Amino acid sequence: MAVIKVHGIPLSTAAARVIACLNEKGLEFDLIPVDMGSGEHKKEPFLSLSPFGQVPAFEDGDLKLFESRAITKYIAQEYGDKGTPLLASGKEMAIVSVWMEVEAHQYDPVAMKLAWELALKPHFGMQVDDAVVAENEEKLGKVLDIYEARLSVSKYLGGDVFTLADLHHLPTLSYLMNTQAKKLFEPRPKVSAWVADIFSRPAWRKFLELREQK
Ligand SMILES: N[C@@H](CCC(=O)N[C@@H](CS)C(=O)NCC(=O)O)C(=O)O
Repeated sequence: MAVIKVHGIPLSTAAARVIACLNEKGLEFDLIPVDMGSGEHKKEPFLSLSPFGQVPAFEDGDLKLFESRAITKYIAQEYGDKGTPLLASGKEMAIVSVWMEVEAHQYDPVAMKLAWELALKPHFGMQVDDAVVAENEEKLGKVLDIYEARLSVSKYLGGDVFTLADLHHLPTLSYLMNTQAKKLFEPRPKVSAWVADIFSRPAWRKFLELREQK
């Protein structure tokens, strides 16, 4: 049994973020499924690990965490000497932090609404809300204009190398690129090249294999 435990399901973008990070670090972990269909995440003992009743929850020995981005930061810092660095230092880290905040506060709220409407609702046989799609496609286009400008001067969002600022986008991107929202990425060449680059990372491909098996 591995020391690191991730409680969640690969379908969850937040759990996927943590698993992608563990894969970049080459760390072994146990994925402990949470039966969200029956509401297991809203009951004890899961609530003791994640009090808002959301996946993922994370354990590394006696350390228990929730919030996927806090978990990836912990993994990147604690296992700094393993695998891909994922963080920087000094002023370079300040820039990485800016783009981690951009992902969490500008990109993700819009991308998650679109992923829910266009990928997950159809998966669960639910009716898509076209008004929500239209509103959020417009918003995402504006966010991607800023990304296009950033990626015209920098190979990755945080700088010259792949960091958590890029990694945090992978789960939502992977849903969106299989939907009509792909049309928002295609006319933006720098964004498209960045997406293709980060999708090709072995750690992400390893995660996709896991998601396909489950
Ligand atoms: N900010 C949290 C969000 C976690 C989250 O929204 N998880 C979703 C699955 S991707 C969930 O558990 N949804 C069930 C619910 O909110 O009741 C994180 O990044 O970990």
